[in-house]
Amino acid sequence: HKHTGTLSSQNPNSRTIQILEEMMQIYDSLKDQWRTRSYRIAISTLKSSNDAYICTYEQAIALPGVGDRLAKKIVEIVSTDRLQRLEYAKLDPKDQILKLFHGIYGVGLVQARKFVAAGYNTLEDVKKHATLTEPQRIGIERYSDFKQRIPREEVRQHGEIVSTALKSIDEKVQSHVMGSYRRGAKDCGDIDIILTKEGTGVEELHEVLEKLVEKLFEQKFLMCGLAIARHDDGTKWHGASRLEGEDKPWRRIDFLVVPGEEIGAAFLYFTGNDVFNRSMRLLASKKGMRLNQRGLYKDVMRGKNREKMSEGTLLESKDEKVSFVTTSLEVREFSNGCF
Ligand code: DCP
Ligand code: MG
Ligand code: MN
Repeated sequence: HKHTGTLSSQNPNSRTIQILEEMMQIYDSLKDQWRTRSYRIAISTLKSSNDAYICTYEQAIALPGVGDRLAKKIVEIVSTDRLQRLEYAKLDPKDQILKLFHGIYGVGLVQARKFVAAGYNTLEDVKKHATLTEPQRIGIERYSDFKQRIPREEVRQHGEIVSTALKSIDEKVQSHVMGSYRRGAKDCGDIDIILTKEGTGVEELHEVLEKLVEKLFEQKFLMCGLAIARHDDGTKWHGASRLEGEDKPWRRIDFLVVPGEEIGAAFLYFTGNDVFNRSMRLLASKKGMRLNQRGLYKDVMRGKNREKMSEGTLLESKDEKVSFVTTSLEVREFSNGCF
């Protein structure tokens, strides 16, 4: 194989440039002149910085013509090898209505595209004409409630109500508020709560969850259930909760039941965010390891496209910090705000 040595293959930022160029073409086709221009400037800056591999936020923001949003996108590309926004845009360039429909609880991208293709323009259209599941119907009914950000203090209050109810069921079961709340956000999209108990498996905890949900419905704190999924690594429950008062908005609340042995890996996963999790998983795979919701595994064999060929042996699942540090040993710029 002859090495052609083109400029782009020598530039350490060629992958970043390639993805940004695709994104720019989409903005250009949307006649978004302002974004097209700022992408063009950033790309040419990257093309001329031949010897510096730009991989941190600080390096990116220091480049002429690169602002906060673009710097974050560059870090996302470098750490996850993809750009979420681009993948979204590729599905449908005219994505305003698509976004609206994808924002309905329980509606995925495939179904949202079907609604667009059917000619629906508003939530009313979908409600009237589409065949919906019960959770999706609630998702439309409560669309604006669920879209509102939840102030941090209110998330804390929901967490308190859950924790108090839990104590009356089993003193030893613990609840922790996770997701954006644990990352310190001043407002959150939903309320994420882990339920766990030292030395206890999923079966027993599943019963606790059932009792908890029943009790919280009786208290008129839970307003509806939306989904439940049982796995051997834990059970997920989705629903909505509301503080006392008719006029209070419904909030999306997620419970994740986790066996005591896997609490560390579950904490890492449920703290997120999702982009951070993908970065950590990719990094683990590059080190011959594997990271998921249940643990960190070593000696994982992979094929040439990183597909997994053996499960590997469990390295850590109980201690969050150990999982984190082992994975990111050499990559100190990764931080989810907890370490
Ligand atoms: N998560 C993930 N991948 C997904 C969805 C979730 O890794 N596709 C993990 C990381 C998230 C956590 O679960 O941080 C909670 O998911 P949420 O969707 O509730 O996201 P956040 O709590 O991070 O943000 P928001 O404030 O929007 O709820
Ligand atoms: Mg959340
Ligand atoms: Mn959630």
